[in-house]
Amino acid sequence: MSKVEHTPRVFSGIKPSGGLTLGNYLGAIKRWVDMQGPDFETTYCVVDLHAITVWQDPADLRHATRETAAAMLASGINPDTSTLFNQSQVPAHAELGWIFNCVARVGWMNRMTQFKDKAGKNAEKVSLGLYAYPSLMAADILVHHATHVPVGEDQKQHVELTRDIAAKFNHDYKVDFFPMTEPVIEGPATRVMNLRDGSKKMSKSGESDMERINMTDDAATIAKKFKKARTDPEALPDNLEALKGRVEARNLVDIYAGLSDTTPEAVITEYAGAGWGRFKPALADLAVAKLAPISDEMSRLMDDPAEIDRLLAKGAERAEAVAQPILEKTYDIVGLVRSRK
Ligand code: AQP
Repeated sequence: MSKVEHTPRVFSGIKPSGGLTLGNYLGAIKRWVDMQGPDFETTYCVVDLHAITVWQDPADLRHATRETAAAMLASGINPDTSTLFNQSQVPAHAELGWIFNCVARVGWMNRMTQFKDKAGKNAEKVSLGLYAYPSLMAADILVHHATHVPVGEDQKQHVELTRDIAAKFNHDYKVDFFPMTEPVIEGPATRVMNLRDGSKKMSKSGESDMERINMTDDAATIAKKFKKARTDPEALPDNLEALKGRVEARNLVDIYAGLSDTTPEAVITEYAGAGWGRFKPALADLAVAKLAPISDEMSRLMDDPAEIDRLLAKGAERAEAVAQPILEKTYDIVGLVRSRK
């Protein structure tokens, strides 16, 4: 088997399952913006088919799909140089997803911690789609032959499963066709935690709005949420080691570092000895300075949904031009007769 060289290509996606959070911004979108440039082809997707693995009101889903695209554009995803589209408009994703359902093993799916977290005690009642979600995610990545996937820490296991699926497919069919995708989990804020409970990650669908910063929150709301964020009575120490076990404090330091493009070490040096009465307002001011221009631009874009749809359609055509030939080659490898080719 000869080794195939794959074009360096980044793929990542975000579910339009509600308003985006600071976790989505720092763990994903901000880093997607940074990866644009000469080193990679970049493809970013609003993964609407993943959103419907849990119930979505149709009108809310339409709104969230356009708003998620608007958030990416407003944050600096350039639709001329990056391919930006919504997943359902490129059917090759779902089609390869089915083939991967036949490659992935039930035992692998049973080990997915995100499914266990999301299904909770209700595993019998959740959708089959929620269970199969990682196999569709593998298809999203591999139908573009993506080599690099920038994600937050919570998605690491799913990218590892993508590698397992690619390896099993290549092995079973004796080909070197799908690349071994690398997860790219970098930066100070790869796992932004819930503001009210530092043991849980910040999520769009978390129960209380006070536990997350939404990308569209106004200045007063951001200040209030950070002010009420759970912490401990201690002041900030002068080194990171001393933050061990203080998960809420560490989370706020990491958020500050992520927003200011610096390291947690630099933040702790700057704020050594500071109490929360000083640190929290500084963090709120920083978050407002970074998020307000983005949310202003999002609302400008949302005033013209037809223009967002036009950009998504253009992106879908570009995505299809990459994905369709890869799907067709997969069909040939598997032995599906393409009688209509
Ligand atoms: N708290 C987080 N910290 C860092 N990164 C995060 N991401 C999500 N939450 C955090 C990253 O954002 C990208 C898109 O995630 P997603 O929307 O597709 O799915 P998710 O990880 O399930 O996000 P949510 O916010 O928790 O959504 P819900 O509540 O609807 O399930 C991914 O790269 C993810 O790592």
